[in-house]
Amino acid sequence: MPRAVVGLGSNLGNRAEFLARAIDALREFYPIVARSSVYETDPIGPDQPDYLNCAVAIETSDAPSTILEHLLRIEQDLGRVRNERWGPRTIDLDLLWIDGVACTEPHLTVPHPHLHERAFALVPLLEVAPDASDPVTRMVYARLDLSKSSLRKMSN
Ligand code: A4P
Ligand code: MG
Repeated sequence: MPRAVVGLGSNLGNRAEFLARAIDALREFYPIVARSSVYETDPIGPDQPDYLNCAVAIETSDAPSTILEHLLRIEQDLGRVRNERWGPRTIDLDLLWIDGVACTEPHLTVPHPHLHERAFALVPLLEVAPDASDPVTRMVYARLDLSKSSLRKMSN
């Protein structure tokens, strides 16, 4: 069964609880085969509170757009309100990567367009999918050497 990795982020309210509730909700749709550590991370974007970030690997042969629909639904159910781009949020679910799949649709780009430049996404991804590579270039993400100074490990 193909593997996919979902990145989770929260920087409002009880952040750890939002991550836990989102993972529980995701489990209703897909088997979760690996779960990363939780990291506290410096915010990228406008001035806002620090994030908690983590990632989970799921197994699915669903179309990327179907996976995204489930993620958006879970965000809604957890009460996310969208306002400014890159602004603070109770829960953000990003479809970071799907094994062997490249997707550029108007509302969905996989791998996530910022994956290779964001330690808060890449470090958790590599914990749950150490051999992950770019579907087009086959470049192994573990070779990217991003600074991890903006990440503080909170729990395993
Ligand atoms: N979309 C396209 N591709 C994807 C994908 N691979 N996964 C579309 C998920 N969504 C994807 O997202 C807007 C739309 O992006 C979705 O409806 C979907 O159709 P959004 O979550 O409403 O908007 P956003 O998150 O504000 O914008 P964007 O550009 O997606 O931001 P990111 O990349 O999600 O970044 N700093 C730290 N430390 N940790 C964080 O987690 N997150 C963000 C948001 C900013 N700074 C952060 C963090
Ligand atoms: Mg997002």
